[in-house]
Amino acid sequence: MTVEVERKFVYNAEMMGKLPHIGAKYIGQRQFQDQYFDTPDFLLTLKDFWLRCREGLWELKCPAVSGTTPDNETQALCSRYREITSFPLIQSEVKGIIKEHTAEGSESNSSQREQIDKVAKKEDTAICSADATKWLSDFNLICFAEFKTKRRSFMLERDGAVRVDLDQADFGYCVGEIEVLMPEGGDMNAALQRITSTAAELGLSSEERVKGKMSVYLQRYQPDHYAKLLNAHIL
Ligand code: V4E
Repeated sequence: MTVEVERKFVYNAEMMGKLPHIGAKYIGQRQFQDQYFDTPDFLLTLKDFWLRCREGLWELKCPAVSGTTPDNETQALCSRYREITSFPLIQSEVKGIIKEHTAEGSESNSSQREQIDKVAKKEDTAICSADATKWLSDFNLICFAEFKTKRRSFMLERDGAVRVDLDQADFGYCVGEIEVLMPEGGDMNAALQRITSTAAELGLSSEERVKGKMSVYLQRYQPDHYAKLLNAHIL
């Protein structure tokens, strides 16, 4: 499984001009649509799990557990998530989270548990998009955010690949990301170091944590959900 380590930043024309000078290779531009799903009571996101469908491909970002505790500054600026892209594994993980919650609840949740067990039996069968839609309704998962992003991407070689994405979301928010992908259990400190030194090369001085697209989207369009995530210290 892959762990994504990233630092978000606010980009400007000057910084974009620096990219070729530090050896960043432009790898192209693409546009994609993201849909994010959760239960009506936000069971997944309140546990920092992010279920997404990007142009038909499913992904679940889960909080990464690592033996390394970065210093406070790095921790504040960089986020770390385990990425699951296998649909059966995503179903299994989501089922586990919802089941854990319903098990904590009262007997009145027994019909929900029966429903989850029914869905779980089908887990390892091939998935078509009709099954995906059915699975969402079985688990009571609804789309809470939907937006398009135009992304320009660059790659750097810094003892391994470092990716820089410059995103422009269709609701009028721009954000950059310096990203390193590493295998689960890999050297987290090395990944953080590569991100920190790339940030320095780009002249990023701000010590402030920069909001991602989702934070801004929720703040604008789903303020109740946003407030709950802030209270839970997820965002
Ligand atoms: C993990 C997460 C969310 C899922 C989307 O994550 P993000 O990397 O921001 O989106 P994107 O489009 O760049 O995905 P990619 O193409 O890199 O896979 S939405 C909110 N979170 C949590 C989160 C957080 N707590 N702090 C920061 C700085 N970012 C995200």
